[in-house]
Formats: sequence, structure tokens, C-alpha cells
Amino acid sequence: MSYVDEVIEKVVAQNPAEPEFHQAVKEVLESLRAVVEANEEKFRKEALLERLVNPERQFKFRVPWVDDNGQVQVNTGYRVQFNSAIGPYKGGLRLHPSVNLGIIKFLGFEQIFKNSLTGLPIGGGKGGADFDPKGKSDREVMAFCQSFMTELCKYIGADTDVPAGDIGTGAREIGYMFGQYKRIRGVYEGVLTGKGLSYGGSLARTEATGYGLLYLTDEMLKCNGKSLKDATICISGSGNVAIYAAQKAQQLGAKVVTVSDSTGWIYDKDGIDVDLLKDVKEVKRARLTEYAKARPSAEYHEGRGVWTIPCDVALPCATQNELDIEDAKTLAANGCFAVAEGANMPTTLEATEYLQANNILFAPGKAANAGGVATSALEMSQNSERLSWSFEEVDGKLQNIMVNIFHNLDDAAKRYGMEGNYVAGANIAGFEKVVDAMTAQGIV
Ligand code: NDP
Ligand code: 2IT
Repeated sequence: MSYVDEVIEKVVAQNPAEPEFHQAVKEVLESLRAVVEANEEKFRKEALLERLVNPERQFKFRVPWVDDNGQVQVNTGYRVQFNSAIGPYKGGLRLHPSVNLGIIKFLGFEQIFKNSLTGLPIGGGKGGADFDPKGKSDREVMAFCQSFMTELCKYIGADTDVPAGDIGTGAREIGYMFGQYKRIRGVYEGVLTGKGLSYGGSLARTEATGYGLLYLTDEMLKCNGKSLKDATICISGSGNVAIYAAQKAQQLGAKVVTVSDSTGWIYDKDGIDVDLLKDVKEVKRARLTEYAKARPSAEYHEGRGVWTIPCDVALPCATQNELDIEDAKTLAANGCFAVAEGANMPTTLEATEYLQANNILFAPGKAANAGGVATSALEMSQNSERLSWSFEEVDGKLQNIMVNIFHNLDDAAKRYGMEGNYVAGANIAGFEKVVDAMTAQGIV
């Protein structure tokens, strides 16, 4: 049996009931076959792949807090410190009822390669809890965040592990967590990114993932003789990534006609009104029905369905496995020519293969959404030098990073005779740097 197949089998056997983690490992290792085969003897001897798929360490902890009725609630918190070969662990904190160890491990594993692709010195990690901030008062969110950080603060630090936002963790949650870290540890340091501008945050971090997604998509289209100008775009999600993806898409001359949340979706034939969407989601924290009420051109539909609307470009920006094989077939039949992942692993393996086989340009999340973590690394740099850069300076660096990422993965795919396969290109380019650093540092 090949080394790749052996390791995939072991991962499935040793990590039962973690289907998302299996999926992420399979996607990466399958596309690394050519690289692994070229170095099989050495990699096997050094158990390189086994070391890559096993986190350096992981924490699971109790998070008790008191709700507004005086009732004690208990959630489970996680932090997986996956790989520190190229820098301190870096990755977000997801707060969502679906969170479990397998989800955090899939996200942490993806983060290793994503962070490597940014070209910046950050290792891979991820964390979170099965806490649902939706419908909670600010006081309840604060109580949860303080309890969560009371435990997490033992394992993180500006030079060891630097968490940030993800689903359910935005500026409010980062603020409460930062306050508690500082109170317990007694140090004012850049231990979290995505901070508010008044206490060490970076301009353009809020926009970075969505903007970066569009910078990379724009470059991918240009290099394939296409353009975002006048393109019709379907976006899923209506959170941090989706909102700023829609904003930048419009700035680049495209028309965004859909957004969604966990209960329904909007088709707005006149193009999404981003200011209204921001008011509904960022200020009122309301459902998309509020958007539809305020916007005569918008239709609201229950359930899922954004991929049924004909589009040129699809940008899944909500959550994992939200674009399946049936969606891929519908997109292809409707003439879609590019899919770029704003979310982490939103496209199933089967759907990804279908899109690629039908010559639809496909940019995987670990490249396409790397602008968020890249800008987090820029926030770390600013915190270290105790300076703040202008919006234009950060945004300019972000653009360069995204364009470079695209060319790195394009080149890596070409080097291995897989031109146009950006999934393979991203995995190979991300892997090469991590392997080089792991090899240089010996068996650790
Ligand atoms: P937010 O919490 O801001 O928004 C998430 C959006 O996705 C909401 O509209 C939410 O709807 C929807 N959503 C979440 N879970 C589900 C689900 N199970 N089914 C249907 N819809 C769902 O998160 P972000 O925008 O920050 O994150 C979106 C994706 O992007 C995630 O995959 C995240 O890992 C990834 N990402 C985020 C980065 C960042 O910097 N924030 C960086 C790189 C990747 P509702 O509000 O109804 O739950
Ligand atoms: O998935 C991701 O890259 C993020 N949620 C952002 C991580 C970060 O450290 O900014």
C-alpha cells in the first residue's frame, strides 16, 4: 500500500467519529501523492506524514458560566495546537453549537497549509467551543468569554499561540477575551488578533478575509482570460467573510445577487445592498427576513438554495460542506465558470472533483480565504513594533499577498504537471515550506 493510503487509513482508524478531519486529511494527502512518492523512503523513515496529521497538543476544557436567569451553563472549550514548524500557532476560535474536536482538528489541519501559503511566520492552530452566541445578551456572552479565557490563557501568548475570530467570534467576543487575558496574565500583548482599533487592532482586519478572497479570485480570473467586471456572483453566508466579499466584489464591478444565513437566503435581483446587510447583521444581529422587509427588490426563501440562482462566479462563505454534488451540477449547468472558497472546506470532495472535471476554475479555501489570517499576522507585526499602519498600507500588503499566493499555487501545480489544479497547487506549495522547516528542526 502507498504511504499516503497507509496514513489515510491510520487517521480514519485512530480518530473515529471525526468525519470532517478525515475529509480534510484525505483532500490534502491525495493531492500530495506526487510529492510524497518522489520522497517516499525519506518521508516514511522520518514518519513525516504521521507527524503532520497528529497535533503537537490539544486541550479540551470545561467552560461554566451563569446565564441571565441565574442558571449555570456548561460548555466545552477546545484549542488544538497543530503545527509550530514555521511560527507560533495561529488560527481562529469558532463559537457554534456544532463545534466538536473533529471540527476543530479539521480547521487546525487546514490552517497549517493556509498559514504557510501566506509567506508569513505563523504555525497552525484552531479552537472554539460549542457555545452559541446567538440570542444571548451581551452579559451572557461576556460571562462565557471570561470563563473560556480563564482556562485558555494558560496555553496561549503573543509568541506561542495567537487566536482570533471565526464563526460566532467577532469584535465583541475578542474584546471580552482580551480583557480577561490581560487581567489574569497581567501583560498587555498581542495575544489575540481581530482586536478593536482602540486597543491594538489592525485597520483592514475586519475586511481582510472577504477582500482577500476577491483579490485572489480577480487574479485567478485575469490569468484565465476572464474578468469580474459585470460578472454575476452568488455568495452564501452573511457574516464577516460574506459581507466584505460582497463589498469588494461590487467595487470590482461585479453584481452580487445572493446571501444566506442558517435559516434562509436572499435573492436580490438589483444586487445586494451591503450597507443594509451590515446594519441587519453587524448592528441589529437580526435574521435576513429584516433585509427582505427593507428592500423591495429582494426575495426571501426559507432553507438553502443560493446555488440555484444562475451566476458566473460562486463564493461559498458560510460553513463546511455547504456546496455538494447537486449544487455543483446546478452551477455547471447554469454556466458558472469559477468557484472560490471564502469559508473553510465549504465544497464537498465530490463537488470539488465535479467542478474541476467540468473545467470550472476552483480556488480552495486555504488559499482563497488566507487574507484573514495574513492580515492577522500583519496585526501581530504592528503589535510587536507598537505602531499602527494606515488602511491603505495594510490593504496594499494584503493585495500583494493574495496575488503572490495565487502565483505560488499556480506554479506549484505546473511543476507537478497539474496545471490549473489549484487544489493540488495550494496543498503542494503550503506543504513544501512546512516540510522543509520540520526537516531542518529534526525529530520533534
Ligand atoms: P460569521 O459568524 O461572521 O458568519 C457565518 C455565516 O455563515 C453566518 O451567515 C451564518 O448564519 C452562516 N452559517 C454558519 N454556520 C452555518 C451552518 N451550519 N449552516 C448554514 N449557515 C451557517 O463567520 P465568518 O464569516 O467569520 O466565517 C465564515 C466562514 O469563513 C467559516 O467557514 C470560517 O471558518 C471561514 N473563515 C473566516 C475567517 C475570518 O477571518 N473570519 C478567515 C478565513 C475563513 P447564522 O448567522 O444564521 O448562523
Ligand atoms: O480560518 C481562518 O483563517 C480564520 N478564522 C482566521 C484566523 C486568524 O488567526 O486570523
